[in-house]
Amino acid sequence: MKFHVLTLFPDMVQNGLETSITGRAIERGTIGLNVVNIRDFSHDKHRHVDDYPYGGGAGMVMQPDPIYEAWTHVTQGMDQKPRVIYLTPQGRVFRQDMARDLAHEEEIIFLCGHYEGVDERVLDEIVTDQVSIGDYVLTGGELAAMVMIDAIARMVPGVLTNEESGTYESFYNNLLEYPQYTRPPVFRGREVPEVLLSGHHARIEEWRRRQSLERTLRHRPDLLEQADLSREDFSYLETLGYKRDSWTDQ
Ligand code: 6GU
Repeated sequence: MKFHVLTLFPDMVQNGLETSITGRAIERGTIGLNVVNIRDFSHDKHRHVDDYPYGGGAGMVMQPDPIYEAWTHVTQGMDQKPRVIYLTPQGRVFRQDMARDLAHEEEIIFLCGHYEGVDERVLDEIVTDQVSIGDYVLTGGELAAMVMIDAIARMVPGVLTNEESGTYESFYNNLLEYPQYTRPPVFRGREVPEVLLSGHHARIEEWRRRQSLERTLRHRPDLLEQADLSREDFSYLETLGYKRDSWTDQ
């Protein structure tokens, strides 16, 4: 999987993604990262890439030509044009299932906007997907692109080790993760739940499942609608006051 990022802040993206697990994957060549500075494609002697908005109003707008040329630089010679994801609060909200799907692409181009926005014509010309990472406003698309790349990269085979592998974790099957503990057995008077020290594997699994169900019910009840739940799961949730919908009746 190769990620291309078109941005005015290449160091931010490069430094962020070269850290930790994504950094290790880049080093090993499991994923590729190509960060392109849109400013390198300015025609202006002062390297400007933005101008005042037609029709007036506050702020500046990124001009179409430098972005188009940065995109051309990345895609020339490719026989299949990759998807181009524009990061914007107006896009479709990013979720785990999107990360899973995007991990199958061979290459993806991310376009990070800044200032008050990007000239609509270059978006119409090159962008295939508009994505938001949540209902809040960022100063630019860089952090959003980094969030997406991190979430996508960890779904690419070989990026996580077996130990790190994400089979049992939040959103696998739409349940939140159960709590984890390590040494010491007592921290500031708080003991590790006794069942985890018991060595009784089946009881531990049951305790963890119940913790996941309880957390999901308390913090993200919306996720339970999509979760794959057994008869035992429903029975336990009912003891916590959960009422299943009639269509999930089995
Ligand atoms: Cl994708 N971009 C920006 N600029 N702000 C955001 C966002 C994206 N998602 C949430 N807020």
